[in-house]
Amino acid sequence: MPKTVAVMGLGYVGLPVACLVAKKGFKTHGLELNPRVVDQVNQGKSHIRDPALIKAVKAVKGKLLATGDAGLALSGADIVLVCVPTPVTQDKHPDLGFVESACRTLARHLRKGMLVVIESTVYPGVTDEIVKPLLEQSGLRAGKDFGLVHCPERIDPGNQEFALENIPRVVGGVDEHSTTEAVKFYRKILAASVTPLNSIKAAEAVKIMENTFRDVNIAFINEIAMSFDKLGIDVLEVIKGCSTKPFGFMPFYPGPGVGGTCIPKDPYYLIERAREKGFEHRFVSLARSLNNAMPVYAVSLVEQLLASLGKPVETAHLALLGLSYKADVDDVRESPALEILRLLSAKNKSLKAFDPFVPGKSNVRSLEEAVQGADCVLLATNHRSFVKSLSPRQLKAWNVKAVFDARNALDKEGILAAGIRYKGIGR
Ligand code: SAJ
Repeated sequence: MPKTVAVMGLGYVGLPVACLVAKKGFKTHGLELNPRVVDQVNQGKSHIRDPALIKAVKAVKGKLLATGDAGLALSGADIVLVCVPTPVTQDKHPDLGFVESACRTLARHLRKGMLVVIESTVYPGVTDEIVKPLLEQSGLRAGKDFGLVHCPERIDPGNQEFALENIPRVVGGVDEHSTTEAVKFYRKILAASVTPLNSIKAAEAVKIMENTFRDVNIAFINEIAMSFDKLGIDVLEVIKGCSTKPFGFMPFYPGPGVGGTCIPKDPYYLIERAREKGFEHRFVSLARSLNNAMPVYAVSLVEQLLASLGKPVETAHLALLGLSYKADVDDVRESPALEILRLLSAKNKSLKAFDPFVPGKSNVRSLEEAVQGADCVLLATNHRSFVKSLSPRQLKAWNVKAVFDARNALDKEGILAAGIRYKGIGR
């Protein structure tokens, strides 16, 4: 008899996993506070504009029951996956409010034999020190009466190659039995490896470390790019050269900053927790500050480019292309492009902004309307459609004077040959 699974939170993490669980034949309930999302999911519609997810939600219409009623969602569940947001506050402190609230709700419906999985990204210690006591307010004991594990989510929005189902996972439990039960469950729904670890803290640390690794490496290549701007070296050419080394090198690419809800946030969870325990992550903190400063660096390059045209930034015709945090997604959370928009709009009142994935924040309706006659086109997000359309010939035809390529995604040589000025980041 397939088990009943409840997923708490139908957002960027919970909705894909709820679809996968339902697709695998489990009776699946999604507990979601937003009634609009509840209705959309029950109609087989995704509130997230990810092509793979739109298909997945449609495919489980009638199999995935979304509801705002905790009793209906949780009371009959054998497994509960907690997939609620774990953001940082304005001053970059971990905000565990959603996790705490979800656990308080769950404690009211906890039953003997249930397996509780925390998928939300937390810092090492949260499951033991915050989640467990909240759940045990039910009077039940973790390990003895119910299972408790951390299985960090690994989702790469927009990545059509690595869908949830084929991304390996790790699991760390409050005891051996919890870990074993969780590994069995994930091996049923995934076509990828599921690795048990020897503690919950190790599992919590995996996610934080893998994303902090990414953030510090992006900061490294951003600093290299700023150095190469002074040295007159093309950073892409050097990355290409380094990538010929079959071991000991992993390419990262400079950009206008680090957006999304994982990479710019997870290092702060580590910094905060370590600081609480008396260790200061100087290197990790420096990497965060460096990445946070990239939008300002990008704007300074735009101003230099405009100065070379003899165009003041205040009156130049600027076209900002791309507002989401990375290519081909509609997510603008922590997007560096929005920071660039904010910085430039403070100086230039006629700036045109266009992102086909983010119509609500665009102030023109098409690429041509944005770019036609621009003194400077700024590519902030390298959507495939932009890279395809912004050929040197098209830019020339649209009478563009200069291109600032914050993603180093365009044909630099071709643009220069067309008599258009070009500046990338590190090239
Ligand atoms: N970025 C760079 N240079 C790079 C790589 C990324 O500037 O070389 C920027 C991106 O433009 C974006 C930000 O960093 O603004 C984050 O990019 P990301 O590719 O890491 O994308 P995310 O935020 O969607 O990260 C997700 C994460 N998945 C989870 O947390 C489960 C991350 O762990 C994955 O490594 C990442 O996808 C991935 O590999 O694509």
